[in-house]
Amino acid sequence: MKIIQSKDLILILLLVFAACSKPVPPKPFGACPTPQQMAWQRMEMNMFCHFGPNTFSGAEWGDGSETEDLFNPSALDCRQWAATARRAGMGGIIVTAKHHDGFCLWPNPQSTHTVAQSSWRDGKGDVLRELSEACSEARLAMGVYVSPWDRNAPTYGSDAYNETFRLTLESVLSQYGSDDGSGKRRIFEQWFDGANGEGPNGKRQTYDWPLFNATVARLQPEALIFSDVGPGCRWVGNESGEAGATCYSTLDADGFTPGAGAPPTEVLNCGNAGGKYWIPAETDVSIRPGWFWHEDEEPKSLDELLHIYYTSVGRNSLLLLNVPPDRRGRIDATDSLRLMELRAALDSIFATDLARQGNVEASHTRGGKRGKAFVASNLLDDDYDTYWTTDDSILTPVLTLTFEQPVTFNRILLQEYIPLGQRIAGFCIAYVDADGKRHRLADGTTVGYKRILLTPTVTARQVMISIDKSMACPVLNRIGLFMDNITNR
Ligand code: FUL
Repeated sequence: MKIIQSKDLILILLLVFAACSKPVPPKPFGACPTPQQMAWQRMEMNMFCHFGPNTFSGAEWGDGSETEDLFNPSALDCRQWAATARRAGMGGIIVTAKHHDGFCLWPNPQSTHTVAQSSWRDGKGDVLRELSEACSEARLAMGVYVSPWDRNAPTYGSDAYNETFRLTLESVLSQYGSDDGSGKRRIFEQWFDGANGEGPNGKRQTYDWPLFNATVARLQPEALIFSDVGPGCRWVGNESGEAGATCYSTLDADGFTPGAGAPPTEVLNCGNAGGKYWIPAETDVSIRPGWFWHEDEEPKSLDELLHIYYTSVGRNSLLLLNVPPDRRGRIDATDSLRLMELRAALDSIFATDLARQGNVEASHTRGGKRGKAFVASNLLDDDYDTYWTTDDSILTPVLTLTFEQPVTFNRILLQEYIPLGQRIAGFCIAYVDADGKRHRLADGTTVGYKRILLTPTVTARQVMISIDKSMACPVLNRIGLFMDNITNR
């Protein structure tokens, strides 16, 4: 009998070891979210509050010359804003601490155009203080919009303004925010508007973005910075509530700045496939025609809001829905009722995941039979951190849902496990009807954190999801099927 040489023995042992060892998770692909970006994305919907002199003047862009006394809410109630946001299922509130008119909702030592100069509460009022308390009590995150464009600041248009703006940021970021009980006031998002309506003969300001961003990072290291180009999250490129049907959370932001130096709006809308930085899209849109509350205006219909939900949250972006407080300093009853209708509609549409009435099988599973951690049934559980994936070389697998009793649906939900990056770039969906006939149902490009596809209402005994294009092995953590009887499309 031939004696096994030690060389062979090592090889055999290695093979045995490889056969018994567990397959490892895929390596992250490309740019990936930070834990803060992950937590932000999972908030899904936040509330924007435009509030200031415009609320009283009827303007959308004040010119900075308005008298401070104009700002005079008769019954400010930030707890009511917070309660409304909470009941609507929002995770946080972002308030216009300073809009383009330069008026500050807090006593800003850098400005003479603030609540302190107004006769509202004898100059002792502070909206940011009240909102900080209200958000802390309601366990909501708090964010601030501080407009770089300032039509009141005397230094605007000179280098000195950058320093004024830095100190203004310091004033906000060192005093306000939501306290989760730790004793620290946290701002979860710093909103930098890129707008500037000065026109060709207006004042020109070269913003010191590195200084502004460093100031936020120093005082609120966990805050995401929103601007046209992030770095925390990006503008979606329009104010109508529509993220791109193709929407990557990655963006090639090098060489661009917020405002006039931003990438084309189509790029902001869709992102860049395999882009260098993780800068997910935020869809900001108002429940009303304007950003500020105006008399005799109505909120959007429930149907419009549901549509916006589908084209924002359902297209891999976060929805920042503006619900402007009125002249009392309260959310208008018509708007809060509409929000409650939206919440109730979403709760009812997504209450029953029909996919869970079936079985799911995958053409490929990472590690084959040994890949227990990556099985397709992970797609049907509630655990965000369990997912299905394939071996690194498998880029076009197929998932099949099979039902004993056919199911009727018109919404398909897909979720990529984005802590490992955004990978999928093309997919198509078909179904087999109750008579056994196969039909094509939908196709798409990106999935990302959450993708909801609107389809005609169909009854299926099988649903097949084919990944056609993926930049690395696909990693999905959820498939859902739902029936929406409410939306009119
Ligand atoms: C824009 C501003 O000009 C609008 O007034 C509003 O604040 C909106 C959210 O951003 O750029």
